[in-house]
Amino acid sequence: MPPNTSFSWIEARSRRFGVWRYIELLPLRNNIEPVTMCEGGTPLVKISRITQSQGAYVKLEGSNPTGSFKDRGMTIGLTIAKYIGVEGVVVASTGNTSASAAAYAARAGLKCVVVLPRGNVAKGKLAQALLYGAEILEVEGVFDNALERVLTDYVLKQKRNMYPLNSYNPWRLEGQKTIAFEIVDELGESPDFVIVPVGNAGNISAIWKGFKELYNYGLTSKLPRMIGVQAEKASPLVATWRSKTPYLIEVDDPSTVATAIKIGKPVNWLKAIRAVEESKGEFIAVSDNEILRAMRDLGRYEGVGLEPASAATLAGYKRALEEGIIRKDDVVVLIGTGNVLKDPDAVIAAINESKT
Ligand code: AN7
Repeated sequence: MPPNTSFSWIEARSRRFGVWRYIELLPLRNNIEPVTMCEGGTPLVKISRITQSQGAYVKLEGSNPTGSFKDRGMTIGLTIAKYIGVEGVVVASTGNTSASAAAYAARAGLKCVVVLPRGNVAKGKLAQALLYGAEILEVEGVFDNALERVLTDYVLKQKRNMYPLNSYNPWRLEGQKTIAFEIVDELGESPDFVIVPVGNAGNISAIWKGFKELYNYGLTSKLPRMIGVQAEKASPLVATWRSKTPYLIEVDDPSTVATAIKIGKPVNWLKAIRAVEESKGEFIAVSDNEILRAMRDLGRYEGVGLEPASAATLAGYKRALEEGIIRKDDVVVLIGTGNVLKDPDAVIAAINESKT
């Protein structure tokens, strides 16, 4: 028997779409004017051909308005930025955050400054930031250097009234936690495992927060185990997890074909470690070759196009099966964080490589 309450949860949600269907579970007033493009509400599709399992799914976050999960956080972030009346927003990014921030800022009528690591951003993402009219500042080095620049130039010195929207911003994480809500809505309960590609570690923390909230409110009866996947040569969290140090083991010169997660000093490292620890999960490192093979296989055998960072989840799934962490009949959701169209150069190189 369903609980007898005067509040209709279904009805409250049905008036909105995607992320905003869950406003009752977000720390926002009900009547705030959203800056939105109907983000969220992404497909959860089975990938049984490639996995030989009826329990394996991928959540197609590349179906969001700018092609990545970042839109879930940016709709909330830009709604708040507009509400408090700032001049604009500023982000450091490996690409997707900048594309998303630029689009939602354009929609909100706010300025957007993006700080990018020169030569380390996929072409599709750079094109988007340009299209949406962002002011682009390129710095030498990797994402970590770009973030440093945002903190010193814009946040600490307060040069302009620019609101920082990197993933230490709690509003973004609030938006991203709705990935967990949608998975539970779709499956009827939490899966056994959720596999997430980890860069700055905001998303894995946000998704875990979402599941815990549902559990605490009695809206799901169990919690999933969280698996974070990093690229071998950009895997500070795998190193920290394995060594059990009480501090982050930084990677000074991260390197991987998956530029989205080419990050050596993840800001949300402690939250991510806690998410994996609390959920009895695991951190897994995969090689660039495994990532590219997973990307090709998802395309070739499932018709699913994911950018390299996102395809890393399938590589992580395979490793977890081999190591006996996951069993074949477990219900597993891979978070397909970004669309394949983001990084055409990586795809063409990977396909050519496979023919030689
Ligand atoms: C496709 O855009 O950090 O662990 O600046 O674009 O929450 O950082 C992107 C990250 C996974 C990792 N998959 O998420 C940025 C940025 C894709 C991504 C991640 C990113 P976090």
